Formats: sequence, C-alpha cells, structure tokens
Amino acid sequence: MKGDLILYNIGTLVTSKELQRESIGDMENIEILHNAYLAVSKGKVLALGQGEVPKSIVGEETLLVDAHKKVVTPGIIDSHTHLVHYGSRENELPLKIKGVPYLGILKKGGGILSTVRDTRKATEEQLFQKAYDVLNRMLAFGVTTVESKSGYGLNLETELKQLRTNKKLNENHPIDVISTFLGAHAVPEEYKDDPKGYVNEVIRMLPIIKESNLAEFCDIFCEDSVFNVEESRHILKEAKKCAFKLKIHADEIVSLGGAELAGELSAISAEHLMAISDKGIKELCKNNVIANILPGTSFNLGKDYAPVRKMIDKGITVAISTDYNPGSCPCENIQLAMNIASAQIKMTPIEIFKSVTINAAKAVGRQDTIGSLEVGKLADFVVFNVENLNYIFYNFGINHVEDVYKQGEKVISKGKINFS
Ligand code: IZC
Ligand code: ZN
Repeated sequence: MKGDLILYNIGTLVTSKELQRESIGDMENIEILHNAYLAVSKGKVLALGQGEVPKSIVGEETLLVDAHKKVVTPGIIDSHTHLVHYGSRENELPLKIKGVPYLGILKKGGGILSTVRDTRKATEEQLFQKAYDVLNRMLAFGVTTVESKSGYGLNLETELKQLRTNKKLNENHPIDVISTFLGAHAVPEEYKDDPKGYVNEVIRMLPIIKESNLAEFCDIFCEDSVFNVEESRHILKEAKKCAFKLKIHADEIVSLGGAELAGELSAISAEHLMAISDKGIKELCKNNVIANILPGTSFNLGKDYAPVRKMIDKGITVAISTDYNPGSCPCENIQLAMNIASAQIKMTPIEIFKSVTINAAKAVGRQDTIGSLEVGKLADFVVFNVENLNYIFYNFGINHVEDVYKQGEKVISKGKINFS
C-alpha cells in the first residue's frame, strides 16, 4: 500500500509504543526513533521507521513532507476536563487570594453551584459555542482527544443538555470528545437539606443516561462535605450495574479514602490524588487503577502535588491532564500542566509524554486506537517546533506546537486553525 502522506526527516519521533521489555511501572518504557519517517494511509498509521523512506510506500499521489528534524509525538489526550459549562468565576478570585478555601466557597453556595446556575440558564447553542472555542485552543496546544464531564446540571434536564453538547462537539470538531456523566459533582441547592435525596436522584438518572447512550464513564466528586465514601460507593456500584466504566475524583483536597474505593470497585482511573494515603497507593497498584494527576489544579489552588514518584515506584500507571474547569483550574493549556509536572513533580520528559499519550489513552479506554504511533492506529500526531524533547520543558510557558494532524488531516498549520 502507498502512503497518502509521509513525514520524513523527523529528528525525534516519540511513538509512545510500549516495548516488550516492559516491567511494571517503567514509565520511561517507550520507543523513540531518531531520523525517522511516519507514513499515513486513510487516516491511519501505515508505516514508520528510521532512515530512508522505503520506496514501496511512496506512490505518485503521496504527499511527502520534510519535518526538518523537528519532534513528532502522538496526539495528546486530555483525559480529565469539565469542558462544557457556562459562565466563569473570576468574581471568586479576591476570596481565593484572601485565603478562602475552594470547599469554603462551595459551602457558601458559590464554586460549582455558581456554575450550575449559569449552565442551567444557558442554551445548548451557547454551551456548544463556548466549548467549541476552547477545543480550538486545546487543538492548537496539540490535543486530539478530550474527555468531557457533565456535572453542572445536577438535574436530569441539564445533565442531558451538557451530554448532548459533548456529542455535538464530537461530531462537529476535529477533536474526539469522550463523554462522562458526573451527576454526583455536588449536592444542588434544592437538595441542600436532603443530600440523601440527591444521591437517590443520581441513581434514578443513571439508567436514563445509559439508555441515552450519551456517556461512557460515570464519575463522582468524592470529597469532604460533597459525597462521602459511603455515598460514592452506593452511586458507583449502581453505575457499574448500568455498565458504566468508572472514574473517581479521589483524595483531591482531603484524604477521605477515595483511592481505596477506586481500587475496591476496579475503577478505570482515580483522579487528582493530591491527598492520597499510602494505603490508597497500595490499593491503586493492586487493582491496576490509573492515577490521573492534574498538576495545574495543585498549582492554581496552591496545594500539594500528588506523590507521583511514590506511585511510579510502586508500578502505578500515571496519566496527566488539565482538569480544565471554571473553578479550580480555568486553564486549557496541557503544555502548562506538562511543564508543571516537570518543574514541580520532577517527572522526566519521557514520563510526561507517556502520561499524556498512551497512559491517557488507557484512562479513557482507547489504548487500542490512539495514544501511540503504531501501524493501524489513528494517525493523530503533533509536530513540535523544537530540536529535542527536553526543549519543550526547558523553554516553558509558550506553545511549541507547529502542526497538528487528526487522522492524517492537518488541522493546525503553523499554529493556526486549518479546517472549516
Ligand atoms: O467547577 O470547581 N474539583 N470539581 C471538582 C471541580 C473541581 C470543578 C469546579
Ligand atoms: Zn475534575
């Protein structure tokens, strides 16, 4: 077969393919090729390798592109976002600066509940347009797949509105959007005096959401004064019965035992983990739960970083994502999250790329089609305008992405949107 498109003269090709020698927890274990080529046919990877492009894959129609020794990686996967919402919360910034904690703002009816009020009022078109613009920026940062949670409706009608918006974004934007139901994101104001009643309401919503086919995962905010471990277990067990795959916002601010619950229920991933206990680390490890860490949130809240080195040493699979949301992390720049992981958590460039490619693919259950550049997988890839991988982390705070290809189509060209 001939390639439709072949990039050649790639200085560094990070394939993110895990090598056979893989030992548990070896976060450096990916293939990196120098002086490489990457061939695409019908939106998928046709071939890749080192040195000269084989003549057998070059046809008359093949578009040959000189990569000028730049760095090419798989498309980045942002595996934890609260993409679809309305309004913003900069009015809470003075409180935050004065030291009012995130959960304190929520307790007073602000925080998530403020975004719920705005999202309930918004039209589907408004939600779509706001999120679409954010997806454009994410794409320019090298992101080709995004997980997107609901959770600003807290009633069936608005949760469905958010989830339908996910679907519409997935159908209309080059980025693939993977949808998660987060009905248990907070207790809504109308259930303030009856939190158990809201737990029952979420459980009532589960089969309806499942039936609608609008969400693949079910997530919960298991946190002090939000949903405790017992309530989280109750909701997630019901979600499992409805065949949702599970995620848990676990031990973000207070060490409640969310990681232990993620292990107990064999969740796909546990998110945040800034306050995870040693027992929680053991349980994630024993049950093969992915630790999805969100360095931008620790940075923005001025909180501890998740103990990533401890988790890696125990053999846990680590993913990194933005947590893009209007409260704890209003930032859609995955490269900034990666820079923070480097400077503050001391992860290596290879560990970080693995965390936003193949490990992030596992966190969204897509490791068979994306997350690495291997023959037959989708040709989602990014050209970074740098000479080596280290440079991305050394010269931080700017966007190093030059081109982004989604299924072989160049959707970002020289940093600009290239589709209509
Ligand atoms: O809107 O504050 N942590 N949920 C759990 C969030 C942050 C999103 C928000
Ligand atoms: Zn979150």
